[in-house]
Order: sequence, then C-alpha cells, then structure tokens
Amino acid sequence: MSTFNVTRHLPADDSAAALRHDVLSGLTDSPKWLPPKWFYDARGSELFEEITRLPEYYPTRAEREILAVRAKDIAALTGARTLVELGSGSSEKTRLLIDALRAHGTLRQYTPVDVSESALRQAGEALLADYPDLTVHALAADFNQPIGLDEADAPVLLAFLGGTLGNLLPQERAAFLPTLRGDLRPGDALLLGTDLVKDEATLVAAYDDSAGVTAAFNKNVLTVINRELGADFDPDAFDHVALWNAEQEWIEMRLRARHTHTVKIRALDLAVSFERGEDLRTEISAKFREETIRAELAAAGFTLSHCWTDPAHRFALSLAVP
Ligand code: AVJ
Repeated sequence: MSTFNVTRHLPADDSAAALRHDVLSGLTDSPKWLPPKWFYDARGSELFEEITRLPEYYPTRAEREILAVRAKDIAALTGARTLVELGSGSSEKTRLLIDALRAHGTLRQYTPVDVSESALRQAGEALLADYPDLTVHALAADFNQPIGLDEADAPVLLAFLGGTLGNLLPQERAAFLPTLRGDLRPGDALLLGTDLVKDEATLVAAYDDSAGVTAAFNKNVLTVINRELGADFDPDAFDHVALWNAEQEWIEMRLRARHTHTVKIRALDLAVSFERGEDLRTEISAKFREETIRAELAAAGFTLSHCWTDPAHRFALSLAVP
C-alpha cells in the first residue's frame, strides 16, 4: 500500500506574512535585496526545472553523475530507513538514492521538504506511481523550519542536494548547519551537495544562459510580488545580471533598473524608488572548496566521512555524520 500526503508546515497566511516581512526588509534596505525562496511559485519551479536542462547549467548534471556512481555506496554506508530531503523540488535526482536504498532493502519512508507545494504534488504523484510500497510524506515548508525527525524511523539520511546550501550567506550557514546537526542522532547521516569554485566564465554562463531562461526565472520574483502583494513591478524595467564575486566566492543574481522609476506595493502601503542602474540582489549562490566544506561541517559538529566529485571536479557530494 502506498501513501502520499502533503502537510503544510505553516498556514497559508504565515507564508503571506513572511513574504510581506521579507519584501519590506529587503526593499527598504540599501543595497536592496530579496531572499531567493520567493522565486518558487508554480511558474518559478517550472522555470527552475528548465534551467536544470540548459547546456550552460552544469550543477544538476554533475551532481547526477556523482549520484549515479555513488548511490550504492551511500545506501550501504547509511542503511537509511527514512530519507528526508530539504529543497526537494522535482525529486528527480533523488530517484537514484531511492532506487539504491530500496535495492539495499532498508528504505521505508521518503519525506521531501520544499517551499513549492506544486513541485511537491507533482513529484509525490510520480513517485507513488513508481514506488508502490514507499510512504511519501511531503512537507510544504522552507528548509529553515524545524522538521521534527523525532518520530522518524532510524537511521535517517538527511539529503540537502543541488547546491542549495550556497543560497545562504556564510553567517546563515553557520546558524543553519548546527540546527541540522541537532536534528540527527548517532547512526543518522547528512548528504550535502555543493557546487565548487571554478573558472569565472563557466560560472557566469551557468547563471546567464543564452536562451534567457535564468533571466525569466530571476524576473519571476517580481511577478510573485505583484500577484501576492498587489505591486506594480514592470519586469521589463529591469535587466538580469549575473556576476562572480571573487572575494566571497559566490555568484550574485541581480535585477538592474533600466531607468529611474517608483514601484508601489499596495499590501505594504509602500513606494520603492529605483535609480537608473540600481541593483536589487535576488540570490547569492556560493561555490565551495573541499577544505571549506569540511571546516563548515566540523564547526557545526559534523564529521565529513566522504567527499566525492564528478570526474570534471565541478560539483561535490559529501557524506557527513553527527
Ligand atoms: C536552487 C541552489 C540549485 O543556486 O544554482 C539556478 C538556483 N539560481 N539558477 C543555484 C538557481 C539560478 C540554484 N539552486
């Protein structure tokens, strides 16, 4: 018997309140910024899936290459009965892990956690069709929310793939990783995917593709704010910008105002002015080195047990234990 359900971790109005709070904080700050999690409405999640298939966007393919080679080892090393995945999106690459853990004979439950309920429903339905006796308990929540693993059947494998950790600032990672550590018991494990530092041209192309899909994804956050908060952003009034910050070793996505103008946000009773050429930072995507992965995990109380890369050393998949 297969089961699938989606639990909303926060009632709908709390997420609306969180959006109002983030938009107010970010758009009244200088320089202006927005947190990347608001990209992912149904349209944004579709655009992200399209990004993962672009020739320039290598991280998804590189991580899948590693999983294809290592999933069997990961299953044997962890013997996980419960797989929890933060920022699961389409759960597409996760199938490699699910297959290996099923073949190993241990996996009973999969808990995908994502801000996009539409992505969770699509992924959940597809998984049910393909894994008839897997329990899928999806959680619509942002990965900063406590997930409550107390009831979970141990051992738990907590997967945080795709390089999403890189969307947090260093100080946010330093707070977030110890909470993950606190969720895990002896015998559990963390599987962490991180993109690696590489040449600037490859990195910038991955976030500024020639088909303009990433530009549309970036501007989608303005459409979300227009719809949810009654704002009047004109997406055509902004240019998509992707730049490599060599000092911080992260990619920044920005929206650059093409001309001086004012945007009204009705739900906040707020008018926001943009100078011509002014940037709104919408995302950072930090790139890592093996030493910094090990150090950040150690500072959070994890021991790195394995760190695998694809043959071209573009991406790393780390297995760490509490
Ligand atoms: C969601 C973290 C995998 O930072 O690479 C893709 C999101 N942003 N293109 C990343 C993203 C622009 C992505 N992750």
